[in-house]
Amino acid sequence: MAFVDEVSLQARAGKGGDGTVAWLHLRGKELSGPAGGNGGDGGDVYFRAVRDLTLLARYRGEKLFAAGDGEAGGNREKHGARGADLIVDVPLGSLVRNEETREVFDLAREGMQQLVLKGGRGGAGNAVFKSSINRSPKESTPGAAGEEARLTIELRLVADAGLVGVPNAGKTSLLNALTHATGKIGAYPFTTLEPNLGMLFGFVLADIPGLIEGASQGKGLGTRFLRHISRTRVILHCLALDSADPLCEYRVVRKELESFEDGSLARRPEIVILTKSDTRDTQEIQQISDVIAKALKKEKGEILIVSVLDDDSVSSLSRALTKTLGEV
Ligand SMILES: Nc1nc2c(ncn2[C@@H]2O[C@H](COP(=O)(O)OP(=O)(O)OP(=O)(O)O)[C@@H](O)[C@H]2O)c(=O)[nH]1
Ligand SMILES: [Mg+2]
Repeated sequence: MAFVDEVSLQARAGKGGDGTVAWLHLRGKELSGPAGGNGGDGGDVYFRAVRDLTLLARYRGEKLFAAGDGEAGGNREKHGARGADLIVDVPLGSLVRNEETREVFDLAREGMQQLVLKGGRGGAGNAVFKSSINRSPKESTPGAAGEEARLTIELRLVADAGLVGVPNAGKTSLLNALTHATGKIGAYPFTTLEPNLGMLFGFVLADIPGLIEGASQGKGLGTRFLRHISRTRVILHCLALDSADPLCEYRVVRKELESFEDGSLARRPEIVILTKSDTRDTQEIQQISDVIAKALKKEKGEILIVSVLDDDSVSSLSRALTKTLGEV
C-alpha cells in the first residue's frame, strides 16, 4: 500500500433529535398534561492519535464520516437517546484542519483525542414549555444540525531526529545500519520515495527522500517530505565522502531547510555526518573534514564520520547520537 500522508474528507457530527409533543392522560382523572420528551444530542466527531502510519491510505475512498443522530423525544417525558460519537483514528503526528473554520487540531501525542465537530443539541419536548400561564403547551423545538465540514488531514511524522542530505548521500543505509529499519537502498538518486522510521535506543529516527535545489518549492520529492522532519529536535545532515563537492551539497540542502515554511528547520541543532568513509583514506578524510569544519564554523556539534561497512564506526556513531539526543 502506498504511503499516504495527506487526505481530505467530509465529516459531520450528529443532528440533535427533535423534541416531541405528547400528552399524559391519567385514567379516571380529568387532569392531563404535556409529556413530550426532549430529543437526544447528536454525537460528536473526535480524532484520536494512534501509532499506525497506514491509516490515512484507508480513508481515501470514504465519502462521509458521520456521527450518530440523536433520537427524538418520546412519550411520558422520555428523552431521546444521544447519538453515538464517532472516533476517527489517525496516525500519530496528524494535523487535522477544519476547512470551514480554519481551526487546526494537532494530534502529536499517542492516545490523544480531540473534539473536532460538535453534535447538535436535542430539541425540547412540550413538557419543557409548561408553566403556570400555559398548562397545555403545544410547542416543541427541532433538534439542531451537527457541525459539518471538510477536513484536511496532514501527517507530520513524530521523530527525534531527521536524516537529510542530497540523493545518494547514504541516509537510508545509515538508518538501516543504526536501527532495525529495512528501508530500500540503491546506487541511484531518489531510491527513497517515502519516509522510513527506525528506533535507536528509544529515539525515533526519520529518513526522508534526498533533497535537491528547489525542494522547498516542491522540486524533486520536495516539501511533502520536509514536513516529516518538521517535528524533529535534531537534524542529521549526511554528506557522502565519495562526492566531488560535499560542501556544495551541504549548502544546497541548508538552503532548502531555510526556505521551508518559517525557516525553523534551519535553526534546529544539526549534526554533520560524513558517510562512506571507506571510500577515502584517512588522510583525505582528515583534509575534507577540516575544510568542512572550517567552512561551517562547526564547534558545538562535532563532525561525525561513518561507513556502514565498518561496524565499529556505526557503533561509535550510535553512541554519539544517543548521547546528543538524550541531551537536546
Ligand atoms: N561504500 C559505501 N557505500 C555506501 C555507504 N553507505 C551507502 N552507500 C551506498 O550509497 C548508495 C546510496 O545509498 P542510500 O542509502 O540509498 O542513499 P540515500 O541517501 O538514502 O539516497 P536517496 O534515498 O536516493 O536520497 C548505495 O549504493 C549504497 O550502497 C557506505 O558507508 N560505504
Ligand atoms: Mg534513501
